[in-house]
Amino acid sequence: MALADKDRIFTNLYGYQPWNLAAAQARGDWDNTKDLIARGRDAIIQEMKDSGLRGRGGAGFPTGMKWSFMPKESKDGRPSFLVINADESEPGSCKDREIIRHDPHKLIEGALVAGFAMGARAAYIYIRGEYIREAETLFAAVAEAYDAGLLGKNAAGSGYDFDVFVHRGAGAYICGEETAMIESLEGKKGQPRLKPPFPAGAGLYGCPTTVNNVESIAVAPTILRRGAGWFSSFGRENNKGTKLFQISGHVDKPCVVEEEMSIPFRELIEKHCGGIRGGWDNLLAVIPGGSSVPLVPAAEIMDAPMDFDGLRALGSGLGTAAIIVMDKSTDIVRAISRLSYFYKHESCGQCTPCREGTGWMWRVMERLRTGDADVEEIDMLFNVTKQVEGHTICALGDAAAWPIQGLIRHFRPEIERRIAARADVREAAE
Ligand code: L3W
Ligand code: SF4
Repeated sequence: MALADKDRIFTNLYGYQPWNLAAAQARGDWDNTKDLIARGRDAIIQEMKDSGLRGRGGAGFPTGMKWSFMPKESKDGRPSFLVINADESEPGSCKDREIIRHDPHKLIEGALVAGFAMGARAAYIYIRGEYIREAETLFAAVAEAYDAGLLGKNAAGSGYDFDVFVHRGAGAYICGEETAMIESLEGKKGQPRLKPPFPAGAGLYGCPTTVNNVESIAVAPTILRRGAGWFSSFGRENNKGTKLFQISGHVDKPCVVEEEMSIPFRELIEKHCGGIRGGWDNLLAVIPGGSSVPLVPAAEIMDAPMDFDGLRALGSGLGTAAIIVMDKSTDIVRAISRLSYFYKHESCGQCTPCREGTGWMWRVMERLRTGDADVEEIDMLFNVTKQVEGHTICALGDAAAWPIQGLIRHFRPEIERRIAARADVREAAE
């Protein structure tokens, strides 16, 4: 089940070798890229569809299908664009950072190949503002690619003209939402747009645009070189390929690692993280997909396949595969309350259920944390999360609601215990 070294896409994930162009080429990047492009747009998109790759930014939308939404011909002379989402801000998520630090040429070559396949004139890589060193690496790697004739006019000798621009964000989580990112690139306040229209119809500057995550783009050249059959031989139906997992929290060795999709949770942790701190009996719960998905209690996650369907069956999700492990020393109510504060802080304020609801939910969460609440408020809070979920312009409202729902679903007795304990203290004081 476990992935062999020969099947890893990110062979320099830990930076044991330099990131620069010469070293990247020695690892196989930029190897006859023009031959990949010579296959033609339809053939590239078909190969990506056949590979089963699903978007690695959280939503898991099929990548080849997304590329196929782009127009075949330019309409009204409008260019098309590729936007690469490197605004990695989801708490727990730190994989795109490793790609950019140590393997930036995989991303840049992927941008050219993907951009060609969707008929894009240029790619904009929108990188999180806090990633200062990573942005420096990316700027330098793009400059190297231009100097070597791999970007710009007749990119990589393919006959295709293609530019790559790197744009730094300014510290707003919401700019990771694709339409907020497009607004931000246009120089406006980063606030999500209503969808539809989807970016493929009207995106950057009103032009057809595809927004893809860094990992989705960086794996594309390897998939094309090694073939859809190779990539889809990993994982299981509907959940194919290799995947970067990011494991943080109470494991012996937190890490980012490329593994086979669908690897069982216990195997992933044993093999790469040295187990749970204090042993498996000490595991309390796991947030398996970045802070936006509901937590899963220890007993349910142990043998779960780490993929889109396996985690959805547990009422959670794979998200970006940012796995936050919490042992029994965790104050679970406080942990979720802290996440509620994060979403309140990051709400763009554009729609009422999110702007008001996130603050409201956080305040109630704080009272549940201290026990200064009535038991009835647990159900009331759950009902409020249901009013926010699905009633907002973008997914941030859902992301604020789901962790609280997971907490109440799985840890109601702990919340009730706090309320009862606080009531006892109050009674004794009277
Ligand atoms: C054309 C259609 N395009 C869908 C496209 C759409 C988008 C993609 C997925 O949220 C999730 C969110 C976070 N015609 C289309 C179409 N598309 N139907 O497909 O769309 P969608 O709406 O399902 O998702 P989204 O709005 O992109 C992303 C979750 O990811 N997340 C974490 C995100 C954090 C990071 C990070 O830090 N790097 O990415 C964790 O769970 O909650 O649910 O491109 O345009 N008919
Ligand atoms: Fe802004 Fe929240 Fe509405 Fe998203 S859900 S558009 S973050 S107010």
